[in-house]
Amino acid sequence: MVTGVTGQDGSYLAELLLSKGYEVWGVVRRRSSTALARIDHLVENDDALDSSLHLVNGDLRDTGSLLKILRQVRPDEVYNLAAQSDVKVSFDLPEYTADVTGLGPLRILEAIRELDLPSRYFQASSSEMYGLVRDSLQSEGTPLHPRSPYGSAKAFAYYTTRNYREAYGLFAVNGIMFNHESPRRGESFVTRKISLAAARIHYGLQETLQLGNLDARRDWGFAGDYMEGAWRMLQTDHPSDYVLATGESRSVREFCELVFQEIDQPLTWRGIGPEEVGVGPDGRMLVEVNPQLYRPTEVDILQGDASRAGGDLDWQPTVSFQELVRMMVTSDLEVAERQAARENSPSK
Ligand code: NAP
Ligand code: F7E
Repeated sequence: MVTGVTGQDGSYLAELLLSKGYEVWGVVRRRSSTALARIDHLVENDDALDSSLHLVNGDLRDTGSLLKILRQVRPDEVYNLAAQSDVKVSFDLPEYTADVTGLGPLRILEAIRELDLPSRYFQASSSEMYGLVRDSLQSEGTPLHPRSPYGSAKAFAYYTTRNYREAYGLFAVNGIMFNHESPRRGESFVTRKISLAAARIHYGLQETLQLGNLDARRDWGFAGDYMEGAWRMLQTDHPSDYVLATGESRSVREFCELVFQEIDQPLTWRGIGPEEVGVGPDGRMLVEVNPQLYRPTEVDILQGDASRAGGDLDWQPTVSFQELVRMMVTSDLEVAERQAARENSPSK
């Protein structure tokens, strides 16, 4: 059972599980328009259907729906990937974020316990819980100091998962995942926002890119690798929590520089703070800072130590930072090319 199957991670995990011959039950919440773009290829492909992807209606805010699905499916493994996952949005919707991202996992764990299921449970925990970091490299032992309603909700879910393991003996684990990206990343997250904007600028569909804090540093890896790690965590003999990270930290500014290099527009930075701009080789302003995109409290730097996952799970990231950037830009150039073709079509 995979909650959040329509999200970035859910789509990679569904692919992985189907390739291993699993029967996958994906939980989909009700939307006024379809949200299946990332898993269309799994739903529509007859071969994939043979290897069993079932979609069921459910919502992390609705205990009854979770109980019903768990009672019907009796899954061997439950991957809880669903969340209100946007940190900036969590400042606007703190109670909603706490409900979905914090209480949602509790509802699933309590249902597993109540139904007395043998299901193994994976919780998508987040490096955002470290927040105002206490160690220069964050590992499983680093104290938590969340800096957003999202981080606080994830911390609640993290401790709840541990407590259900300790109190009731459930096989329940936290994957403490640092930022992971892909061409399927939501467009509001900074990496995808940058790669898509650069591609659109390349095709003349957009003039400039507005960003917030250029100095924030993140440990960015590839989403597919992190789902491999999630699966490995549920295959061990002893349930435990693991950090998944690359061990490298880069700034938003560096990510931007690499992306614009990929479209042959190397950036030069001018000015400081809110006045800073990135200009292309012909002096055109391509990037500007918009202070409205700053957060009330920021997580300045994240850099993870995944050596425990390396030792116990034999898990390593396989995609380098440079490869990740190239993968995203290549994909978004195709997206922007299609957008440009639509813009220029005579029927428009
Ligand atoms: P994502 O693309 O935003 O996907 C979130 C998924 O949750 C979507 O399928 C969404 O459905 C679903 N969802 C939202 N609210 C729901 C609700 N009330 N009931 C049921 N489903 C709901 O996120 P992601 O990047 O794949 O991340 C997966 C998980 O890992 C999340 O829990 C996230 O917080 C966590 N995480 C992510 C990262 C990262 O860097 N990506 C790092 C650490 C932890 P719709 O498609 O209908 O919106
Ligand atoms: O921001 C800065 C922003 O929104 C990264 C989620 O998957 O990873 C993600 O959370 C950094 C922040 O990701 C813009 O201030 C600058 O410092 O891409 P992001 P996030 O907040 O790190 C964690 C691990 C999760 O668990 C979350 O679910 O980039 N930044 N300018 C910007 N960020 C955005 N979104 N947009 C900007 O224009």
